[in-house]
Amino acid sequence: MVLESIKSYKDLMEMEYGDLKTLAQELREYIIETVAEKGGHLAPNLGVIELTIALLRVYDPRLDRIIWDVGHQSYPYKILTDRKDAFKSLRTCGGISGFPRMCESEYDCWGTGHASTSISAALGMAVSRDIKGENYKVVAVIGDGALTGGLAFEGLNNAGSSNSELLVILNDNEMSISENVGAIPKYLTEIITNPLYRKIKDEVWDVTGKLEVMAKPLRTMARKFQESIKNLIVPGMLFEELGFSYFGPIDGHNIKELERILDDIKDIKQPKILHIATHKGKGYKFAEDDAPKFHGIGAFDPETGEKTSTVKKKTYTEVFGEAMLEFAEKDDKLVAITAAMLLGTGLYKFSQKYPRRCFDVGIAEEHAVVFSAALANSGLNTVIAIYSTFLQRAFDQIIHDVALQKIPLTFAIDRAGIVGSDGPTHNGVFDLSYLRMIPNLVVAAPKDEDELRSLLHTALSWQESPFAIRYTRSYGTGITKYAEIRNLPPGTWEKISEGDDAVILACGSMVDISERALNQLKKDFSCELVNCRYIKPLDDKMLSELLSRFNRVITVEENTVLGGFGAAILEYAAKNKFNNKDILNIGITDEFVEHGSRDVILEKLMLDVNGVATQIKKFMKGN
Ligand SMILES: Cc1ncc(C[n+]2csc(CCOP(=O)(O)OP(=O)(O)O)c2C)c(N)n1
Repeated sequence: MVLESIKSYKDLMEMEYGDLKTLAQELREYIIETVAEKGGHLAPNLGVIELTIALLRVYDPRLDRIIWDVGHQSYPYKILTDRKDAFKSLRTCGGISGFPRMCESEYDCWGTGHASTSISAALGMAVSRDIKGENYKVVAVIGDGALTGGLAFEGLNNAGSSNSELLVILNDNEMSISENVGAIPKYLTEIITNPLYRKIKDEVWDVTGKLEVMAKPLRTMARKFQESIKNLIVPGMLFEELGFSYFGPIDGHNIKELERILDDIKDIKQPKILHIATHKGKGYKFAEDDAPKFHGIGAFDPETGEKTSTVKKKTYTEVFGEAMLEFAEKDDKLVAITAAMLLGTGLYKFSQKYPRRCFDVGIAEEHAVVFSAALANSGLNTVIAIYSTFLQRAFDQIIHDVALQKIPLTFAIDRAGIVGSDGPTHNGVFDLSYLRMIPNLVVAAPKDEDELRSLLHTALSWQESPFAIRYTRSYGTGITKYAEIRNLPPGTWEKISEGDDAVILACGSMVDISERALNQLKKDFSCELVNCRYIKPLDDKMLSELLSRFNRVITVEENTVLGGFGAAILEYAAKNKFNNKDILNIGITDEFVEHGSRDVILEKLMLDVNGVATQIKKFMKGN
């Protein structure tokens, strides 16, 4: 086993190409085996194995800076930079993260998770190096999907005019999670597939290859010759015009070729971009055939490629996707927008059935929100389906474009709360806080599948202001037959059970958890439970009545307690002079929550049934 014999990335330098090929194969097997057991990003990692090997032969990760955009493709890098054994603990509590993290390893020079940040980070490092007179190389590896993000272009724009020495490697597999979308990817595909360009490039490259034994100045001359020809035939020369020297496209699975060009351009003292063509899922048939399914996947059987989970309940994502299909049948003005998360947000079937009414705008959350706002303002019933964590990118647009103008846009916010194995970059634990403070915005969280359907219906008929519905990355409560859709006017709560000792105000996923926690405690305490489906506006009437009746109040939410739902209750009590109330806010405290399965993390945070019961009990006993 070649992989087994490797003690450090430095060993790669001594290896022959034959052994490197074997190493690539063994890395593939190790990654497939681990992801099959733990879940994680598979297809993106299988596509960058050769690139990672070549990078580690040309650059020294202890000295140089290698930044992985999104970071979901950093598994081979982690394995080869001293985390071979630890990799077995991928994404588990206390184990290796699924993304690069500075706190995990000295080889991770930048933490990533959200797309399109790598070029900006690379430029910052390069500029700092030059100011401090240091000597290291900076490399950003970015996919064609991440390049659809506006932030990447802000980085390119700045870097291209800076003249700083840095290398951007564009890993082009023509895929985002699903097929990549937009004009830029089309432009890149043109470069990769244009036969005229390829022919001339290959011939020129052959010449440069033959010059390998000659002196470096000759190679540089040949490269300049190649560049001048490219200028004639590459349409647009977008990157050159942005101030980058463009190289490629080359085969991203040929270690020798990759290494040769990386070596060749390493010392060019300006911004440069190397365009490589790779196959997502390379070397694992099921992932090559269905890259979107294997982009990020739960545990699966490596022999069949089938998921091993046997849970029969539907996820909130599925319930949302089905409701959209159902509502669209009766409403031809219903349109849906996603920022590169067609599968993740449950909109795939909708996009197949209503291609003209579904818009994947790429990894472009800010654009997605403004675009959706304009659709909504023009009279279309518009739903933007987006993960809580990625909506953070569009904070300004929610305020400036949507809420300020009172545009009736519906936000379907998925992955709100603890996401589990993807960890702190992906947890959606801030949205109640960052949405609640925005005027004009309705903020809701369903307690179960029926309520999600009814809230979506209510949002679509609510024309007065924007409406946000947030739901967790989890299975629903297991409802098999849906109740009739109801209109749930904003600011109305629902009393679930009566009690005398205290009132529990719970929202979203925590209604069911609190109900079960109270069941555990019913011999000791009698608590009233309220489903606070609206976080904004609050049900003032009911809240005022409850605060008059109870001295002990417990709020429960799957969000940070800082500025979240519980904070809204504290504010209300203070403002309306409900003095001397004993209020406990249960939720996530002031910390970033680490990775691990959702169940394990909820248990650690004491937000599972036992944890909530323990917290309530302690409070009721006056501790
Ligand atoms: C801001 C942001 N939006 C959405 C995502 C979800 N996401 C993770 S990877 C990915 C696709 C990235 O495509 P690409 O950069 O081409 O890499 P590939 O997976 O194809 O290797 C998306 C949309 C994200 N990580 N960050």
